[in-house]
Amino acid sequence: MRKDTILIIGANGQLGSVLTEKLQTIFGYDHVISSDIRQPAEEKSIFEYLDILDKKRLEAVVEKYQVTQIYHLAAILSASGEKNPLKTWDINMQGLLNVLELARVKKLSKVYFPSSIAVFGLETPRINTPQHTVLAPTTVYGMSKVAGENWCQYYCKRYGMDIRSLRYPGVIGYQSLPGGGTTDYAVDIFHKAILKESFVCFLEAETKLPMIYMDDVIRGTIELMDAPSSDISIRTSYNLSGVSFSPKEITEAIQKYIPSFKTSYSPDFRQAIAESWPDSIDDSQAKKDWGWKTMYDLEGMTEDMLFQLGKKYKPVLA
Ligand code: AKB
Repeated sequence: MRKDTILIIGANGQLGSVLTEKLQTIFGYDHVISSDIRQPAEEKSIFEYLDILDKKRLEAVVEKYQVTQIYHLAAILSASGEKNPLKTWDINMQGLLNVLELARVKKLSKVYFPSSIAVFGLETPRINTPQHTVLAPTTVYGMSKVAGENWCQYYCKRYGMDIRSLRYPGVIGYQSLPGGGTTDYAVDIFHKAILKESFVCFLEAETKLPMIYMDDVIRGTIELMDAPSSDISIRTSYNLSGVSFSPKEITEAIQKYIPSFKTSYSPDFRQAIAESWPDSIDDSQAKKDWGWKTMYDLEGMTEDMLFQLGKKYKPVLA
């Protein structure tokens, strides 16, 4: 077990809950502190209530546990963010600045900040989107991630801090549910399929988006955080690629296992957000710098999702 103590902010979200368990296996139960504004469904880790806008409480939690690293996952995502743009900016930006400032003052050894494919926009090349390209997002969530990436780089350069970041595609996993994102449909569709229900998709059939399986994204995050600092050439945020597909393609992949499964389409405001994002991502810099490699393709991901959700819903389906 390692000596660091980790604080995860936003630990009860889709990624945070899975990352908490993974980090516990690396650092030990007592060295991973989860925090959120929502109480956990089950207490599987040491938990502290923490609103990221409350600087004093953040400092108190860091001091109480002698925290040495922060994973700052709390944010309002793309679709929810459009319903309340100013609140989203406040939470996403001020929250990050509170973390960066405290990390600077307390001389924390590392900070992790997730960025997103939402940093890209309509002027960005859609296919194999390069690492260095136009960042002109259409959503306030995307704007906050672009600004956040630049603040991270600024703190690294100006104060010599070690802050690392990945531009996450839509994350797909059986362990937890996403909330408020444009890519959320790609998790919901599996739950409907396993429950033998049909699915109404809020995106059009052919809208392709970059996605990634939970196992890959957790492994990628840990690998990035473990890499020697000298290998990290990108201090804004690394492009990360998993698997790209459209609602039609994922429906067909599910139908190989559940032939009767059907999707219908009823696009809403999230269609425009999806259309502003790339089809696929070039992550060659992550591969070169710290050896990133995707393991799950559409088929592997679909098989595992259906298998795992089948186990989870067994009592309901029996
Ligand atoms: C969203 O859809 O907003 C997120 C993301 C791609 O960052 N899942």
